[in-house]
Amino acid sequence: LTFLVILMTYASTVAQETVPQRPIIQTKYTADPAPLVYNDTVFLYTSHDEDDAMGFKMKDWLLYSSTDMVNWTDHGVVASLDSFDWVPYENGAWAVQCIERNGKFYLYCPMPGGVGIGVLVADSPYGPFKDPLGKPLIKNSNHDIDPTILIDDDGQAYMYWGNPMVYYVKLNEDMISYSGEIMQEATTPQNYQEGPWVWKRNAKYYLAYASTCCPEGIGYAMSDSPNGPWEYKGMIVDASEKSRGNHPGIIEFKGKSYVFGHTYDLLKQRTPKFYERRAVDMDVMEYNADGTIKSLAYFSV
Ligand code: FUB
Repeated sequence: LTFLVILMTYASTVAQETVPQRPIIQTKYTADPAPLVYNDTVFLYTSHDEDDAMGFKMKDWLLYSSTDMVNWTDHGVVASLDSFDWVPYENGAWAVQCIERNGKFYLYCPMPGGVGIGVLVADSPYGPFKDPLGKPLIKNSNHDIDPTILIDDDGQAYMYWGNPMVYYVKLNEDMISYSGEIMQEATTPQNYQEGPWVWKRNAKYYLAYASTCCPEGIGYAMSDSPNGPWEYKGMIVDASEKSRGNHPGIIEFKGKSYVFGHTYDLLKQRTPKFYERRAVDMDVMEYNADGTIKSLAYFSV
């Protein structure tokens, strides 16, 4: 019997070391995952749904980190609406993305309702993040949400954003200004809703996004150019009644690809209703030989 107890304890320890908890963040309600790989670490920036949210109630952004995709360290609030002097609201800290360039970290922060997209800058992924502009970087329309950034191989950076259409613009090398006109994608990719996430792999450009509504899954399109046109390729994560909203974040880390999104699985453990109290989750993502992506039914549990 003693041997059996030791064996079971050992087995459960091994399981805890290798299997992430689901959803991966359990202590706070998190949404809109924006993972950044830097120095062999995944820095996971998220939106933060307040515990008593009955709709969107979001004041700040959170940071988690991991070196093994299993154990996540909570670094707390990394920035908030108070980081911007020009934001008069106490609600509206929507989906960010953080990008590193030349040793500086740029956190692109959208606020809905026509407030715009601001940018914060830090010398470290942990912050402190400061507003260098004192005004929005983008203030184009009421659709200025969900920024995603691509730095192409030639060094040209692009920002894409928008709901229900995709806008994009060329960012300057300082990453806090842009050149040229704000463009709107001529054809919005099939079933595009919101939450674009753009990356490049083997000379192909990928645009993942919250797809179909509602529920939302994660769909994607591909292109030979950062300017499109984008050809719809299918779903990365199918829409599920278990996951009314969604928002992709995609990375390569230590030889594997991962797709992040959010579910309502944490909330449903406590109440049967769908309030905006979401939970970031993720799964391994696999490519086919032709560069298309294998579809998942849901984040694995
Ligand atoms: O979290 C607020 C908004 O909901 C995001 O900006 C959208 O992508 C959706 O997830």
